[in-house]
Amino acid sequence: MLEKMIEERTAEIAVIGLGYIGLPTAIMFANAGFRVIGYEIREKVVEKINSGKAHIIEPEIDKLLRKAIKSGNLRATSNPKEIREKDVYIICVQTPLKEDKTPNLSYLESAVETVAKAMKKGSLIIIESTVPPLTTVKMAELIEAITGLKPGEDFYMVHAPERVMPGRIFKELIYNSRIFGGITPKSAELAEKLYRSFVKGQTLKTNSTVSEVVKLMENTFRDVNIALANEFAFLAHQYGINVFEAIELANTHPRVKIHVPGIGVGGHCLPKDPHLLVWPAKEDFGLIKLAREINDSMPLFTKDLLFEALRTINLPPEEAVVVILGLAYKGNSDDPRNSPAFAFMDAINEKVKEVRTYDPFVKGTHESIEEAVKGADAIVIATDHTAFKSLNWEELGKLMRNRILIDGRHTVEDPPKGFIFKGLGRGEY
Ligand code: SAJ
Repeated sequence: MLEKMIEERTAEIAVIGLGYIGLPTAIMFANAGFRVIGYEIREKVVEKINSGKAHIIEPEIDKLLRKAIKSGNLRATSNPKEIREKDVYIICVQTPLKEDKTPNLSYLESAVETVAKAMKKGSLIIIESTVPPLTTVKMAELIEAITGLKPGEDFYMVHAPERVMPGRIFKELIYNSRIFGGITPKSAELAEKLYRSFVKGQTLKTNSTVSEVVKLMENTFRDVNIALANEFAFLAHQYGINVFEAIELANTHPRVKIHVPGIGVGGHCLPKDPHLLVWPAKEDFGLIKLAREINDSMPLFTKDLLFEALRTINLPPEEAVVVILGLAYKGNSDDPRNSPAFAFMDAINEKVKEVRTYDPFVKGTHESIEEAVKGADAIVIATDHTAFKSLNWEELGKLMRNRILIDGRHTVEDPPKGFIFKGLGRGEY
């Protein structure tokens, strides 16, 4: 029954949460021919989407959204009545951490409750959110408790982790391989068939706990490798060498792929997922924990570079005006979540005279870079936006009181003339 409706693309889909993952996913299914209703509690976001405009910055999204809306296959709503009795529910809500670094699953639980009250017998429930191991099974039990429907018999459930990189979401939604972790093999088969409506990458099936762990392993692998690269940066300062030159040379080795050191690891995933991975586990996992600590220490290391530079011009920090270039967690993104720029700002806030910010993608910063650096003493690059790679330092320098440049994102290859330059990982300066 559901299998046939998926083949004929007549299955009706509800996507719960229209953020960086939910909206692109809803668009893909709508443009693949399915009727999709996007459920989002933020009414302003719903209005904007139904007018054919996305509330997030992502290449191609506005064009593909307009196509989906125009086709009549996609509509957004905040009214839970409009998602009743759908064949498929895809949950794409955030799973942040609490202050104590334990998972906050309240968004997920309320999404699952909303689905349980709306679903029908035979529905397929797919969780795309990144969750601690064993969560999907627990959510199936929650649905059974609310509906009395038996998991795997009366409804299907799958964990299908999103794996896309902001900035190339639509390409990766099509060409990345996808993993479908079912609470039953049948559940995984149905989800695989559904996503093959637009996924051209490999599709792989397993059980829900394996797919939960796989997702967390992927981001933990990256976080640990970034921590190693950051430790190499510390060493480079001790040996007076350029770590980026050394990494480039080391990466010519067939089995070496060193990541990029920098001011820190931000975003909604890497700073959080290692904690989700080890949370249900009984004992401590030293390497994973240490890597988090090293990456969380990078904004402080960058502060030390700044204070070192201020000392060279005998300017007490409390008299210094500092400009942070970039608040987004990574280049050409508008997403400031867990950005290391904020940890850096917290580290200097009480210690310097004034902190100013400029980011062409993030609202609430100075209108222009010229306005931000006027009369300032130091500039700290915190985000590798492409726009920061071709700045006219000579002109900017003329506006400043002192000319200190701290590069926390290896954005400036050759230090600009007349500036005191310190680059994270650039031990030769
Ligand atoms: N970063 C470094 N050095 C590096 C790579 C990244 O300092 O070598 C920093 C970035 O500047 C940023 C943070 O790490 O602050 C995370 O950026 P990212 O580009 O590594 O990752 P995200 O968060 O944009 O996307 C990751 C991806 N995971 C992997 O590549 C394993 C993406 O595929 C996931 O789908 C995404 O997390 C997610 O949503 O889980």
